[in-house]
Amino acid sequence: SLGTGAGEVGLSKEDITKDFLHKLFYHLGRVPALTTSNDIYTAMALTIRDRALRKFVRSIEKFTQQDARGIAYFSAEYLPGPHLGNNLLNLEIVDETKAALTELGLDLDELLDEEEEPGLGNGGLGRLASCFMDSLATLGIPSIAYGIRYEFGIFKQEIREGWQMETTDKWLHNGNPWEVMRPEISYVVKFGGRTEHSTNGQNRYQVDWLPESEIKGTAYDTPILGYQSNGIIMRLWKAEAVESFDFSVYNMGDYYRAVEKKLRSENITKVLYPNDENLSGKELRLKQQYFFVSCSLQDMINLHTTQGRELKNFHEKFAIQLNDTHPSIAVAELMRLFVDEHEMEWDEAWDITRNTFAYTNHTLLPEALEKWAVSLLGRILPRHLEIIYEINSRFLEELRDKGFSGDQIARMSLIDENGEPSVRMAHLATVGSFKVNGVSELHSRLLKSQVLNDFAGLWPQKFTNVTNGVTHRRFLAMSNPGLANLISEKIGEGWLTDLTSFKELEKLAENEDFQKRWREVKLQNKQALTQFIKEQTGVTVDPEMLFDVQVKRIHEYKRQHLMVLHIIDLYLRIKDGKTENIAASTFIFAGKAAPGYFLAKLIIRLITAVAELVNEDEEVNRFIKVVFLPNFNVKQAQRIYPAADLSEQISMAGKEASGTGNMKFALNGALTIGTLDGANVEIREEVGEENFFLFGQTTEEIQQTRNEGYRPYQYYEENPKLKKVLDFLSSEELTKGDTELFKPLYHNLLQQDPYQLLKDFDSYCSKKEEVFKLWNDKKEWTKKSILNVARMGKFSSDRSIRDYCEKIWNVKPVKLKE
Ligand code: 26Y
Repeated sequence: SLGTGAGEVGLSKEDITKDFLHKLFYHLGRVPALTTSNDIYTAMALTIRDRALRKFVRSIEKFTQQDARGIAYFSAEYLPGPHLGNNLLNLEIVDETKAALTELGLDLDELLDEEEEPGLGNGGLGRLASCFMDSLATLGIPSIAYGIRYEFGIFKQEIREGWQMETTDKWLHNGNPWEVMRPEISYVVKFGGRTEHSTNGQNRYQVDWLPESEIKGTAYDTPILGYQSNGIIMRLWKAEAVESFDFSVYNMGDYYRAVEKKLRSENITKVLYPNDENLSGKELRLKQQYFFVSCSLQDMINLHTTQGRELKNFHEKFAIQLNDTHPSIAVAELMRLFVDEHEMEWDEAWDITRNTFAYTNHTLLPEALEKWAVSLLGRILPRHLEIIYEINSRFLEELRDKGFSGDQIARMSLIDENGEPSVRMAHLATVGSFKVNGVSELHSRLLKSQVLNDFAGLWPQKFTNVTNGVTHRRFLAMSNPGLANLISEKIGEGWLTDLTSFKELEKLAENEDFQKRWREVKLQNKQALTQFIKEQTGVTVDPEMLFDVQVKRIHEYKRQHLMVLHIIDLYLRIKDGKTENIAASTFIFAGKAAPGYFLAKLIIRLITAVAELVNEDEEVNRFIKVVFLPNFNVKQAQRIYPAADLSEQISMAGKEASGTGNMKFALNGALTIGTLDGANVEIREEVGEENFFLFGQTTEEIQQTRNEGYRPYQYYEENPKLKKVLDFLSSEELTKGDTELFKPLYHNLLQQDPYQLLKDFDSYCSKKEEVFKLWNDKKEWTKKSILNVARMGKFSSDRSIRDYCEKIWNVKPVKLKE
């Protein structure tokens, strides 16, 4: 049991039962006979949170007291997923908790179902941050995850008449048992106003920022446990009004104005922007970014100096990892804190700053590269604009000294002078960091040859790669217990902390008994998903069919519509009676579209239209079914990956920086059909090309096609099958008479086809034929499935974090056991 000095929080079944009843009665004021399912969930969550707190309560102290460098992860997004199940796994008390509940006549699975997850992110980038927290905690690396406590997370998606509808995500409506509010940990953040330059008494050049408004940020801490290890803290900031004179008794007459001001302040952390890969340049978003970055840096300086340390050692005690450019205003803010507030000389401050930050790039898409209009930035953060100009003028001077051309200098400048002048945040992050990394081998290579090409020439040593990974504890051990147990039975449990030990499964790949049990587990998982699909959509599917799945944000570059074109082709073939080479398949889609992204929403509408047509046609639905599962999130993802046979990773080569769903599917035994994009390349390398369905052009071929003057219309004209499929988009049959419905997609594909679907269509379809053929050979399929899992060792986020430690942070993982 874990002694606390404040009473015991034991891990036995009896301890859990006792505490659970205690929470129910004293915390919630309920007796067991009169409870809602949410009461029961909350009481258990509080019981487990106490045990989690026990593990992490000293980690902040340890963080600052230890001599090694600590890591601060700065991310505007996190997607932790449900906490309860994961914490039970990490505390190794799943069985005890289940038994405690059973004795009380309660069911653990029902409780797990009750939890509403914090949707504090859009997709891959936010989920990656949370996988990294899991691995940092498990590896025992002193670290803090800083971010924003959005009151409303990513919207909830409903499907009405086939269209996506968004509703607000009130994830806090039942309270949040996992967090601890820290009213004593709060900082003031300034906005707007002007600066005043002067020379002070000691003849020091001094800049004062006279803001227009001030807002207070308060810390909310959530323990993130590691497996068999202590935890780390996710510290999220909530915005509140400062207790200024507005609220004093002297100003009673203006009470309403003061309250209004308070409400306006709290706006800053109200809602997550639901756009990914497409910036909107919204003022509030800039405020969010600056707000959380300023609170976090002030907190770190406070932690550092209250330990009696000097700021000149800041970079030795901390590395800050910037999760994309969203927190990159931190470079200017740390300079401001050092120079203006702590009276450090510019050169020294710059030296420390550049040795503190490291920057991870997650995208090459031009529309996702953050830029802030100089006019906006100067209005909200006048001092930061001055600092950015100063950094830039020194940087450009350096380039001139080194003989860079005028063109190059204009390209590299932190300020983009084409059109409305704006600050290029990727350049600020690159100049202000000691390392810059991409998220897969291919992406890191393209980063150096495209977006940051000039910088890679200037500082080759600064650039590196860390291929993404996923936590196999959440995405296999927790969400696929059937497969996890089968594997543990054969190779023991060492894999929980060392995924490379899966290699030992290779020798079982052709073992018929093992194969049989492997298939049984998959079938059970598919049965569970079948039931979920029925509940969520009303559609009945057959778990014996091939489950062919694409789940991720809806984007043209990810090419969900390429999969749809193939489904339409199958439909037309079946209607033609040509069913011989088709393996009975259920096509499953899920994912959210940004609310303002018209074509993405139309792709969803297309999927639901095809689903309706196919599922209701008796002639067709014996061969294929189509499902769109609404409201994809971490919790739903955990049900889907274990049940997938085929994983669709079909983005246009060069566009998907890494992908992480690709890893989660393969880890759960799905085979992949995919392009040579992102981490697919490395997955294929690891699992073996014979165990991966590759199709489509390479990045270089895509480039070449474009250079040669790609004319999608030509493919339409020359390929009768493709023509039939595309024309079907405006058929009465599909559109129920509204033949204009999909015209925007149709025209987009025929006129521009920016992601070259038509060019890759044939290659994709013929690969599908191979998939169908292999599906009929159960043994071969199962063998490949086992080999995929056996060779996933590289894609644990534990490996990613070890890479960050070695290649970037220069720290050694040391697991501190209690
Ligand atoms: C600027 C703003 C609109 C914005 C907000 C969110 C831009 C981008 C994003 C999110 C990007 C994202 O999720 N990127 C994904 O990161 C994953 C983790 O590295 C990659 O696996 C994936 O390929 C990439 O699309």
